[in-house]
Amino acid sequence: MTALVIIPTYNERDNIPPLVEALIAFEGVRVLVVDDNSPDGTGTVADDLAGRHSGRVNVLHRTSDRGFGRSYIDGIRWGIQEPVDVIAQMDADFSHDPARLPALVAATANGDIAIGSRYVPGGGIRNWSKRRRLLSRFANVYVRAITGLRARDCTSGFRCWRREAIAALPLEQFVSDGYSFLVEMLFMAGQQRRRIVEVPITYVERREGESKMSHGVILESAVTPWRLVATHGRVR
Ligand SMILES: Nc1nc2c(ncn2[C@@H]2O[C@H](COP(=O)(O)OP(=O)(O)OP(=O)(O)O)[C@@H](O)[C@H]2O)c(=O)[nH]1
Ligand SMILES: [Mg+2]
Repeated sequence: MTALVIIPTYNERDNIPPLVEALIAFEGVRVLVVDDNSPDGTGTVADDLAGRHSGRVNVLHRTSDRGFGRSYIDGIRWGIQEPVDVIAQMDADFSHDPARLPALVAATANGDIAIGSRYVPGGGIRNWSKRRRLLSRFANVYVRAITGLRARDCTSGFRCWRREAIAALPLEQFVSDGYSFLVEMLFMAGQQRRRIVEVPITYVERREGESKMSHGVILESAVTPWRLVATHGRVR
């Protein structure tokens, strides 16, 4: 099996070298860093990794319209041109343990999408505040109730897709850009009747750098499920 891991970055210069090294230590794993012209120089750090690990590490440098979802769209368009079996997505900040990647890749034998899930037996969250835990729990109940999606962790950003499943997403129709981009991806896959499986992960609060959670992001997350259902109907 060959896998491409897409990692969007914004100010992750201290995280990206150890993360990329941990990922490419697995056979058949390649990495695409999608950097949004990070002021801290993450792009240059990533270029250096790409130079040292030619063929295993690539970098996309974005210069306009910074955004999490936009970065994934560019990364996915790049990735589906590559000869890999599966495409994974994860955060750069070690909240997603690279050691769980093989389990996610392996789980695509049983589904089109494997979600690294905090809310299945064996999964969990380490060192999050009570408030943040409640927000995440509520977000999942909310998304499931409105959209009809059945996955326990619809907002997880650690996932692995069979290439044909991610390639079939209508990315040109996507609207959201914050974390609800992740919900939009899963929702469209659900509409396309993709099989979704979940693999337990322990989510860990970021090691280095700063959070980018904002009120705008939370508002978008509240509106997105309603917008998706109004446009496409519930997932059945
Ligand atoms: N390319 C790109 N990457 C982004 C952008 N915003 C966030 N990211 C990356 O997306 C991933 C998730 O973002 P985080 O800031 O960790 O979001 P979070 O986990 O909800 O918040 P934290 O509490 O800070 O960890 C990380 O790898 C970020 O570097 C952006 O505008 N562009
Ligand atoms: Mg994070």
